[in-house]
Amino acid sequence: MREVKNGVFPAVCPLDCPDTCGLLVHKKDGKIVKVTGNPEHPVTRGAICNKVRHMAERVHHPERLTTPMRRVGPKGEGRFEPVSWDEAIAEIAGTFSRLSEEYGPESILPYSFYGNMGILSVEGMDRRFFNALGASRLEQTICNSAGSAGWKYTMGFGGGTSPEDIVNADLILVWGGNIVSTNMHQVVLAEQARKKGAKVVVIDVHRNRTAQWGDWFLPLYPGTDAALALGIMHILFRDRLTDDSFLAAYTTGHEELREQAKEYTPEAVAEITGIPAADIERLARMYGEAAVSYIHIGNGLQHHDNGGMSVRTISCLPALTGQWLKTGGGAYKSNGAYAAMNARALERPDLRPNPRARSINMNRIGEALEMTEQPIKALFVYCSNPLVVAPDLERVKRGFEREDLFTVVHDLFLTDTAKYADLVLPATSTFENTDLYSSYWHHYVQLQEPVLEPPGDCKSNFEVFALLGQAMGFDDGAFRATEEDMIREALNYPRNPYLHGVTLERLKEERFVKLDMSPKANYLERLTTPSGTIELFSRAMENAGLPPLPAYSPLVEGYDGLRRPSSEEKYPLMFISPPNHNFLNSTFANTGKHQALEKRPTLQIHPEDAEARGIEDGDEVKVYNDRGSIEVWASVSDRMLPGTVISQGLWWEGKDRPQRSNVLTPDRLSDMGKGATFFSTTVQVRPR
Ligand SMILES: Nc1nc2c(c(=O)[nH]1)N[C@H]1C(S)=C(S)[C@@H](COP(=O)(O)OP(=O)(O)OC[C@H]3O[C@@H](n4cnc5c(=O)[nH]c(N)nc54)[C@H](O)[C@@H]3O)O[C@H]1N2
Ligand SMILES: Nc1nc2c(c(=O)[nH]1)N[C@H]1C(S)=C(S)[C@@H](COP(=O)(O)OP(=O)(O)OC[C@H]3O[C@@H](n4cnc5c(=O)[nH]c(N)nc54)[C@H](O)[C@@H]3O)O[C@H]1N2
Ligand code: SF4
Ligand SMILES: [Mo]
Repeated sequence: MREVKNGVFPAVCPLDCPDTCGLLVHKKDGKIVKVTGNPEHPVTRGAICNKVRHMAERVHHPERLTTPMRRVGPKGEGRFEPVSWDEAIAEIAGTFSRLSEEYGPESILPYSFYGNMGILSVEGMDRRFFNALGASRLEQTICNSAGSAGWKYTMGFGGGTSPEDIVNADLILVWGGNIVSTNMHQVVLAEQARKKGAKVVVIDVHRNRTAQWGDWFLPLYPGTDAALALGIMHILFRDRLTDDSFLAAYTTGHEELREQAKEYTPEAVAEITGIPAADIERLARMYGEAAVSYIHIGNGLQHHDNGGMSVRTISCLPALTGQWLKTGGGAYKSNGAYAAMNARALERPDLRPNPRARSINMNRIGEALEMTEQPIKALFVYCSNPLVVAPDLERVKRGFEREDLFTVVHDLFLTDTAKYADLVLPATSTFENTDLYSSYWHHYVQLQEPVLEPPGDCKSNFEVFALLGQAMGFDDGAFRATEEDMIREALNYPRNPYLHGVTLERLKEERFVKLDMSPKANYLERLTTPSGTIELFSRAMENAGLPPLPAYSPLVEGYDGLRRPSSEEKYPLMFISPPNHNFLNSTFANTGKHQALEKRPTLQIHPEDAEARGIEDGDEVKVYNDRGSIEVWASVSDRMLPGTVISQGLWWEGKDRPQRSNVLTPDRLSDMGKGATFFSTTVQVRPR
């Protein structure tokens, strides 16, 4: 890139956020002075969140890594000395070759997630490299895999209602999502619907920012959502509020579901969920009578033992009232599948010498690092910060402490994870790269072209893995492809009709290129279940050993559906640790402005629970269970039902105290999709 020092340049937000905003980067003397929204983006329209408005502080942060470094102190201490890229690449290639020979290439494990959503950064040259190497595969299950599985059993295709259509809705249910913080443009669109009279109902375990904005907040006990959805179905069937011609034409199993729902009387559901029976009646009536109803299914309810079934059950609801025939009606869980790109061309699985290589579930990374047979001997971490975000952190930490484990971390900062690395590599920021971005919510594809010189010796993921491929002697053109070559390959995917007509040329010219929604304009043509219908009864689930009909099952720890939290339990409080407003997962937790906005990590605790423990607002408290403990500040409030405590935000290890929520969370897997169960945790709390 020829450096242009001043001006305003288009960019794309790279963060793991559904909105994928169009940005404008304002530069003066070669530095970013301001990041604003690009008003020309058709959905995000120039509005961006506070997090990214302060992005300049992150990009130009004095602590940004600028050179490769080798560890000199003990793992975790964070002492490093600079080395050159040549040395770093040679050391990685040498170690990987030696380990491959001694233990087999599956002793090497990549660990990555979506710290940067760019397809070239996380599903491109990196995958080519690990495929050619024959490394173990990583099951990327930390975010949405439980709910995606539940949705797919029901609907087949991994896409739902188009966001721009929801302005037509007259009822919007936000179910287990904190969209004011996590999907702000959904709120903007919902506001447009609201101006025309739509009501917004929020179903959550605490009165989050979204509940404060909505019209009606229904607090419930964690992990009881499937029971609530079945209670709504019970009433819809009972009061003939269902669209029977739709059920007959487009679904499988509505008679079985009708029988199943009989059990879930309002009284039984009230007992399970903590929502009064009268409110369940009112909610079901609103849902049954709405002309166009839309459900936003958030991530919160699926981070539970029963998360797959919760999402599966809720995703049956729109079919009961025939919503899929209405513009703006239906539900959204993820719209990622509309923008599916040519993964085979990008990732080149054909380069793999061992097509049957094992897979390691990222939610069980702690356990995986304990294996003594076929041990993992090397980790390459990028675009993720497992020592903050992974469940059961003490166990994960023990794994990362292993002296015989060779760990490489590629990041922009010396994260909690990077401190355990043998080699740390400095990453570029998205504004220094070329990359391709689609959204898992709206339908626009965007191109990022470099608008900034990388500081020091930073390299992109693309460059690092191309260098490593060449250093390993992987003699294939795959490692000499340019970014533009790969973008063309990604977009050349005739099997995805929605991607038709999206080209690099158009992206350069038009910036925001909409997927082609015309071939399957009728949503019901998109269903790809075995029966081609919405499967209220699922044979595939039965074959997988799951209940074929929607059902409520209690969490492993905590509420069993009927047992109320009791002081006799060792760990009587459900501990929920969802994202906060000003960080993006653990990103921004190390920048001053974002920290100042969040002030400090807190524990929201109900006055009854606080009083029983002699805790007052602002007190320092210890939150603990058998896995570990954290120390945070109490915020006494009635935002949730008694028995639930909430600590928002994924903070880094504090200077003076441990405060990382995942010390407390379990590495059990969810009922479907091998997903994480962060929120199915119980704890005890006491004054510090
Ligand atoms: N500001 C900000 N935005 C983000 C992120 C961030 O960290 N910060 N992270 C991004 C990522 S990776 C993701 S996956 C999304 C996640 O964003 P969302 O889809 O909004 O999901 P969460 O914020 O995880 O959880 C949403 C809500 O679910 C609630 N919840 C927990 N358990 C239950 C339950 O059993 N039932 C119900 N009904 N509710 C429950 C939580 O209290 C929380 O208020 O946001 C993305 N956007
Ligand atoms: N308790 C609890 N735990 C959770 C959650 C929760 O709600 N509660 N949420 C879960 C969810 S939904 C998710 S998605 C995960 C998210 O977990 P992660 O994907 O690990 O997300 P981040 O913490 O944002 O870490 C991303 C890292 O990537 C780095 N990065 C950014 N861009 C680049 C790049 O171009 N190259 C390289 N090499 N690095 C880059 C960033 O600096 C950052 O350190 O956390 C999960 N963990
Ligand atoms: S984090 Fe989300 S809302 Fe904020 S700028 Fe990025 S895409 Fe937009
Ligand atoms: Mo996520």
